[in-house]
Order: sequence, then structure tokens, then C-alpha cells
Amino acid sequence: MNLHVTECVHQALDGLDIELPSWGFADTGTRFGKFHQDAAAIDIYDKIKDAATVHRLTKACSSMAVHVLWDFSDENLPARVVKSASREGIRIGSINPNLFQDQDFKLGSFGNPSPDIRKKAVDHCLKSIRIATECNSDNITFWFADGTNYPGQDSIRLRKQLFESNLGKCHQSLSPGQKMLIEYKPFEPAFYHTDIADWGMALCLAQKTGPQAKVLVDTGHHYASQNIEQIVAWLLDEERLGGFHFNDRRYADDDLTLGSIDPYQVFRIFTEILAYHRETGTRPEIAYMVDQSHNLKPKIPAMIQTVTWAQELYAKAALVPWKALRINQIKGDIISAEQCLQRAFMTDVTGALASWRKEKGLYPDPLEAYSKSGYEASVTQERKQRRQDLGLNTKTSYA
Ligand code: AFD
Ligand code: MN
Ligand code: MN
Repeated sequence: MNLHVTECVHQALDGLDIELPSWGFADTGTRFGKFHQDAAAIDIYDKIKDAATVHRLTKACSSMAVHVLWDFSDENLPARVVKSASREGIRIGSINPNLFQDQDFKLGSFGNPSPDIRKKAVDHCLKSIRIATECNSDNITFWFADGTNYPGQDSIRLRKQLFESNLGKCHQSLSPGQKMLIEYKPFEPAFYHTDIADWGMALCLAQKTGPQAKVLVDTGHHYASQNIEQIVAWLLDEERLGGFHFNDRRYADDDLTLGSIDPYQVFRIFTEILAYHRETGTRPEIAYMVDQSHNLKPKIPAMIQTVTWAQELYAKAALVPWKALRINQIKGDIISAEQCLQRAFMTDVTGALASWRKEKGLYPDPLEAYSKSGYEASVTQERKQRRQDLGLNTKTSYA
């Protein structure tokens, strides 16, 4: 095996930690229905166990993002959840307020025409920031479904101003070291305009909100053929790239497996980040997070697949010969410059990945390790019984 490749890959993987989403382990579906899985997590403690299992098999996922309304409750207070996570060997990561399911948010949350409902939304976010402090979590991820469905429904400009003032209220309550990650999305559920629809709007809001406000790039939240690596390069240069939600898209916000549609684009995103690190000498503080909840794939194997894909593409990006690339760029030798990327992307890193895992005491193929672990069968049995005892609906439910 090529020593240089092995060294580069091992060094890269040592610095890549990917946060898992609690919601990715539970039954969720599309607006057309949900297909229940017996092994799916029922409560936050199942999600913690499942995330910890992925971490145990990959040693690359030390934290789990949580959704405030789905994961916490009066009996599942942050302190108890934090303790359960650390017992399983992971920690609670980014905190996600929920501003899109309450009936009051029908016409929006921060952008709602009613000042009382806007206040309710801000209070929920301030509570989420307090939960982040209790969970010792640095990131609060703001995704807004806010927008309108019909031309003339509301004032786009005035809603922008409401977001500026309400995001500002949240920023004031952040503790030092905490960051608010502002996530953009072109459409859905709003179908005429979404208040934070693209990276430019998110960047503008982050810059107006304050130094601890950053932009979250959900890789599925882009129009077809959008150059995401260019967005990443700009946000890096503005020092406003807060992190990623990893998934892939064929048509819209499909939350498909990262790299399943366009792995070369994910590789190019990673090369922008590694080039920035190389050229500035600063490793950007980026939250790499998965955002998926597959309706058809089994939950835990789907998560392992995403993580190992991300590791493989990141490892390939680490092989780009930066010096030669820059020389070719300056010389205007387009083909040689392009080949610096293509050759790295085409390099087989499976051996280097396997030796990295071996050094960590891991099975070379985490998916195979999972299928041999017997974990799926044991949780399926236990959770099936618990669903029956709890009288939970396991028929295919219509949204
Ligand atoms: C949906 C939204 C957005 C958000 C995620 C978790 O599109 O990506 O980050 O739910 O709340 O996928
Ligand atoms: Mn997302
Ligand atoms: Mn999404």
C-alpha cells in the first residue's frame, strides 16, 4: 500500500468527527406516509443507544444532534439525557428548536404577522439555547419553515426585518463559545417564497445578527446543478461557515444518502475546506452533521453507510496535491490542474481506510460488523414488544 496515501488518509480521518441526528433513528416518513420499522428507535434513549452503536463501529461520531420537542420532555430533562448519552460513550451535540409543527406557526414563526406568535417562537429558541447550555452543547441550529404560499400573502421585505430583529434577540442570549447556525432552504413547506431561501440570505442575516451567527449548509438544500463548493468557498472566506447537514438530492430536499447521487461534488466541497485549512493554516471550526431519516432503508445501516461514505470522500480530498494544483492554476495549465482533483478522487483509499480502522481496533467494514453484531435482531425484538405494550400504531400511517 502507498505509504503517502496511508499517512494522508489516517491524518485526515483523525480530524473528522460527524454528528448523527437523533431523528435519523426514529420512524419518520414523507407527507405521503410513513413505513414503520420494528427496529426504529421509540424514545431518546433508544436513539442514544443507536447513535452510540454507530460510533462504536466507526469511531467517527462522538455526538448526536437532538430536536427539542421530539427528544426532551418533563420526564426526559436535559440532565437525564446528557447522563444517558455519556453512559453510552457519546455526547449531546447541536440543539434543534422546532419552529414548524406548532399550529400557531401556520403563518410562520419569526416571520409571523402576529407579535404574540413571534414572541412564542423567540421564547422557544431562548429555551433551546438554555438547553444547549445545560447539555454543554456549542451549536444551536435554526431551521425555519417560514415563508408564504401565494404571491401577495405577506410582505417579503418586512418579514426579512422581523428575522433580523428576532435572530438578534437570540444572539444576545448566547453564551461565549456558543454558535447559532442559520440554515437555508429554497422551498418546502413554503411554496411561493421561503424567508431564508439561499446562502446569500443566510449570510446577510448572520452578518447582521452577530459574530456568533454562522451559516449551515444542508447539502440537499440547493437547486439542481447549483455549485455548492463555490458557496462553501465564499462562506469560508467570510468566516461564516458554521457547518453542514449531510445528505444528497436528486430533485429537491430528498435527504438521500450523502454522495449517493453526486459523490464528486461532496469531494469538491471537502477540497475547498482542506484547501482553506492548507492556505490559511487554520482548521475551520465546522460542525459536520448528518441530516437524514430514511423511510425505506434500515435506520442504523443507513447511518453507517453515510458516515463511511463521508470518510471515504474526505480521505480522497486529503490526497489532492495542493502545491502542484496551485502551480498548475497559476500557470493556467487547466488539464493538469483538473487532473490534480480527478486523480485524488479516483484513488482507491479502501486499504488506507481499513488500516485506520484496524489501528482503532475496528472491523475494516463497519456495515459488515453491524450485520454480524446481532444488534438489529435484539432491538427489533425488544422494541416490537414495547410498541405493543405502549399501544403504538405500527400500521402504515397516512400523514
Ligand atoms: C428537514 C428540514 C431541515 C432541518 C431538518 C431537521 O428540511 O433540513 O435541518 O428537517 O430539523 O430536513
Ligand atoms: Mn437540514
Ligand atoms: Mn432538509
